[in-house]
Amino acid sequence: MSATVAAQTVARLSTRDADFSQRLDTLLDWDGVSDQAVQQRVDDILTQVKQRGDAAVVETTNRFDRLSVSSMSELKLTPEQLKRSFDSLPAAQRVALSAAAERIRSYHERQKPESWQYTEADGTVLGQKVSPIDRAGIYVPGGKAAYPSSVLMNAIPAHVAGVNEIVMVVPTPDGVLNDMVLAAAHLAGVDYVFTIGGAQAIAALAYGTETVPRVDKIVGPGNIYVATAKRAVFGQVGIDMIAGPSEILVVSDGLTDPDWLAMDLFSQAEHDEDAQAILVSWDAEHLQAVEASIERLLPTLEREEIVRASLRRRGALIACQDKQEAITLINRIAPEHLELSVAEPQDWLEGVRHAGAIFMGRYTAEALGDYCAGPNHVLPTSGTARFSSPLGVYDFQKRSSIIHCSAEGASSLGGIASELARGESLTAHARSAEYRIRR
Ligand code: HSO
Ligand code: ZN
Repeated sequence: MSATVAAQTVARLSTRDADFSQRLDTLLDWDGVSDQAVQQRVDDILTQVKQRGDAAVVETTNRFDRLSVSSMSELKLTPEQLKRSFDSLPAAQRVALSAAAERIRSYHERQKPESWQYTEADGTVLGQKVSPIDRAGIYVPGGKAAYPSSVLMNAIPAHVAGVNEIVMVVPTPDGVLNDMVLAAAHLAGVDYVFTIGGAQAIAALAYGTETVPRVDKIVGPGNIYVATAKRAVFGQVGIDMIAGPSEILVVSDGLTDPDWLAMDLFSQAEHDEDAQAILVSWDAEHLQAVEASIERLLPTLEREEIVRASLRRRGALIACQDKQEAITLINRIAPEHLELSVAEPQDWLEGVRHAGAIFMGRYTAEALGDYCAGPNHVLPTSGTARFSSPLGVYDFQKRSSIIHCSAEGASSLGGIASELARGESLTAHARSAEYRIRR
């Protein structure tokens, strides 16, 4: 009898396997884009927009988005138009969007950092003043990844930070506007929307044109052209991050309904064929049960093909020994999203050091965080949670140092500064400090 072994949908790994470490590295490896041809095309567009402003933006937009507008003013939407999009939505969508916006706002209000000052014994005052950036640019992708929730997650922190003007760009291929995206812009306090995208939109925001105001920082996800352009303009303007595909790592103690876990894994896998969904547990039978749920539920998904591709390429069910080993894995993977589907998630928190967002307990589906729990869903991916944080109010602000010397303070600091300045052979520095030394 010939038995055909069905191709596994998702890889099964065990930390006991001799080649585990190597397999995990291969699984996690993600090469953030570096394509020469794309780089060249992006550079051309950036140069064109820098030199010819609106005219170049209009031309490239007509070409790439199949439009036939004659001026930039046809690509600009006003706050009134955004409001009209909001009003045109079905009531249930308006209510959900408003509830999400409110929760996101109230969470981010708590992130506002305080300016501070303190006075030293000799009367010298030192401090730090926090100020918002003047103008923020928000890139919103068109097409398959047009997420109204991402508009809220990018624009609300900017608004809470006190940013003066928020400019959003969103491409409208074939002229198709997404009302929910515009409605979200309305709720989030976006001032202007330009219906442009790609590298030309990044260039317009970074350099400014006759119509598009130059911004100080550009945030928001985009395709390879957008990511390449953001990297190229960084330095002239600030950028948030270069995001990779979405990821979820679920750790289960074996007591969560396997169907729930399968669907949690699918919820990130359905974003993208390159998205990554991994489940870790020390309960081997439970892993088998989740695998069975995956096979049974997959055919019921709208985005079955994307989910299958994602699970096949980058998914894994990992058997580990115990809680301690699970924590070691978490910190090694440094996932964008971590679900702790365990009985006492608080007991895990101290050990978890690297994760973009931590979803605690069986009830906290990651999807709730994607839309409406309150924290930001723009998170560090591809292991960058080792050194970076969720998008927040602090990304739209910067700090200035404050130094106010008393006469006595200047005199005593003068001695130190003068000595160090002469050590560096910078005598004007030294003399500037010495003038203020009291004899
Ligand atoms: N999970 C995505 C965000 C998102 N999910 C938007 C649904 N819509 C990246 O964190
Ligand atoms: Zn999501």
